[in-house]
Amino acid sequence: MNQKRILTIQDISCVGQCSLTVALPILSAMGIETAVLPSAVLSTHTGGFKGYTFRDLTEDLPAIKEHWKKEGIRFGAVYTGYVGSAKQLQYILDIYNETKTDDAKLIVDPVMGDHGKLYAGFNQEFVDSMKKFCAKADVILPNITECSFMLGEEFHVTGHTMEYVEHVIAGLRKIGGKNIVMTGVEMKEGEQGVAIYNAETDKISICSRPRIPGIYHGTGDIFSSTFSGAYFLGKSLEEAARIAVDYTVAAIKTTEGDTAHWYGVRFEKALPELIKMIQ
Ligand code: PXL
Repeated sequence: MNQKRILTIQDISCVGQCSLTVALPILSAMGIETAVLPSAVLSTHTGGFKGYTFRDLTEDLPAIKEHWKKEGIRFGAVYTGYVGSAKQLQYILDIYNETKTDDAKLIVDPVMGDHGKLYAGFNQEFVDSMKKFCAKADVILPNITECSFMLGEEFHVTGHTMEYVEHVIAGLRKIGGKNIVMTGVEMKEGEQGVAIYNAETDKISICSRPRIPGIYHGTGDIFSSTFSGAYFLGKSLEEAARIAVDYTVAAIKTTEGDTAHWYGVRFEKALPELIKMIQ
């Protein structure tokens, strides 16, 4: 019963190509046994749809944990994304601590916002709880907006100099961050990528690619799912980030210029490329 498996905790947005409907197919395509724990169920994601339903599953978490413990179920990694309530963060930590294998990793994407704004339903109180949660993680995967909110600083869309990147990473380490992969970094005009802080080597590296103009919803979840899978499979932090950048770019290219498909990207069409990338 205790082969290596990953548990991912995030919402099910029934329609919209994000969170669990992205994480499960990506991790499965990478050959990883994936258990899921929905943090909430929404009819769609909150990024552009109106009148969506939202069922918070916070109070289901303790009983689910108890059942897993009774069955002796263990996880080699827990990867978290969009979380339905601040209270859930403590329940998730309990699940992690009580079901982890000895060498398990906690990978946290502190999903809270993008493009300089918090997503609908999030506030500073949640940001403060998320900061504490990030301090428990082995790897955190914030975008630049989430970094700004966690540090209480102004958001900069572009012009991320090395000094700025070093400053943000120092700030995130101060609040307890260990390994850090910051997404949405734009150091050179026309390029976008990630900054990786490796706590073991104490070094920062950058992985960037030519920027594809436009806003593509759900790509943060595609990046984090791919990163988590590659890292779980034993790739280094830097290699896992590079694979995740390349697959995210491939996923965006499937939908580039298709304005009718505004709510997500057709990452499914690029899954064969991901399978090749991890071989
Ligand atoms: O992609 C992040 C995300 C996840 N889950 C829900 C969202 C969003 C972003 O808007 O609304 C429900």
